[in-house]
Amino acid sequence: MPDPRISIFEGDITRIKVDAIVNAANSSLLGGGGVDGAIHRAAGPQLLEECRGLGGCPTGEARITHGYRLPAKWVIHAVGPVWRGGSHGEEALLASCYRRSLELADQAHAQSVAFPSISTGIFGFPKERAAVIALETCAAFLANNHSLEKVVFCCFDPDSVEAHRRALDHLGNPP
Ligand code: AR6
Repeated sequence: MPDPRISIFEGDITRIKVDAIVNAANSSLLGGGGVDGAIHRAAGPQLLEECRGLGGCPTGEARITHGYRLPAKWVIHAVGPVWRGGSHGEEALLASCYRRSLELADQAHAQSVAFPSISTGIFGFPKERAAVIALETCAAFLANNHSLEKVVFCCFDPDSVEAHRRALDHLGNPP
């Protein structure tokens, strides 16, 4: 039985009313394209100002800021790995992004969190594999956490929705 706190949503993460949204950032934390660009546009210039003060973030790690004009109170900026064929620790780094983001959300007393599909756009991580890592890492975290009430996987395209649905259905079962 999948954790009932986990759900999948298709749409724009900047519109979701949760306590914290996760950004798929790069290590400069100074904005970019994809979901990062959309989040900065929706949050307004104060977000970039706060990010400038953070001094960047290593791959596999995350940093938290305010959400400014977003419906979300917090933005958690996670730096996913660039896909380089899979033998450069990409899977462990992606899992670490999800785990660190959830830890920061929990420390901020956020009760609801939404994730985009980190690294699967410009950074080129294969969508199916990324969805399995995302779901497994979050389910393992939630098994030991009773403060977070809701984790939403916000998918931007139908392929991503399907990949997350399959991964959710297979949680805990070998392929
Ligand atoms: N809401 C939800 N998901 C979205 C949205 C949105 N508004 N827009 C795009 N996605 P990407 P990455 C999906 O490329 O691969 C930036 O330049 C998108 O379809 O945003 O981690 C950063 O600054 C894909 O499934 O992030 C970094 O330099 C997923 O979000 C670099 O891109 C992630 O795609 C990070 O690359």
